Amino acid sequence: SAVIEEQKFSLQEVLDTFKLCLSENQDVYVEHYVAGWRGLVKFMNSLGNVFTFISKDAVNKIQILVNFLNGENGSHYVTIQSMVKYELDNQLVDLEKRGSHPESGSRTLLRLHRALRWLELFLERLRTSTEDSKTSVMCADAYNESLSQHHPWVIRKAAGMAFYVLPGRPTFFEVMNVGGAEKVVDMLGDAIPMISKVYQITEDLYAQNNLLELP
Ligand code: 1Q0
Repeated sequence: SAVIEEQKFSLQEVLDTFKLCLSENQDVYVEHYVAGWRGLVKFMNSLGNVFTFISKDAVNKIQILVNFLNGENGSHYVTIQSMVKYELDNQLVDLEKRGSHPESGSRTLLRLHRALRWLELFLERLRTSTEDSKTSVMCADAYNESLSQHHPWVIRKAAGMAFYVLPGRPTFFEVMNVGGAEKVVDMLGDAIPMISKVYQITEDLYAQNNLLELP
């Protein structure tokens, strides 16, 4: 029925959201960026309760950005480019240490941006994996190569425990709801370059403005 159809979740749809992120002149729309993350969180929560501790922080950050987007200065938050410019021009970013703007859009998005790199690396491993590959290992390798460098010991430990209870590759593919393994590989081959592009554009923007280490 239609109701069951609606509840069905497909990772394809989520990853497609990232395609909508790029404007004609390569600006990144915050609305779609945030929507992409919402979908990922939903996917993650469907893997089990253990993962809600991880997604909680993402949910928090998504909400901060949505509040800016819906706030009175929302027109400045349409793209990541305009957000960064607006916040820098108006001294709305804590640049050296946390102070009067601990939850700026720029520092909040940077956290999701770093996590997007993990996702990119993880999905690429998943795409090239074989039947006996372990999701926990792929996930941990991707994490150690990226996001972990920004996390203190206690978070790294907790993340490690979450990876340990990650479902296996077959369950993963099933929850993704894309079809057989071949379809998953095709879908990922399609989606990963889009995610990489969004990542790279954001990375360049932050690097140019010296914002990669925002507290
Ligand atoms: C599926 C398994 C997911 C494993 C996710 C790896 C990330 C683990 C680490 C997460 C720890 C989060 C706890 C809080 C961290 C914050 O301290 C940190 C910094 O923020 P702040 O304000 O203290 O400076 N926050 C972050 O680094 C943001 C991290 C957000 C992580 C969100 C991960 C959610 C990802 C979901 C995607 C799941 C999609 C799975 C796979 C799809 C493909 C099949």
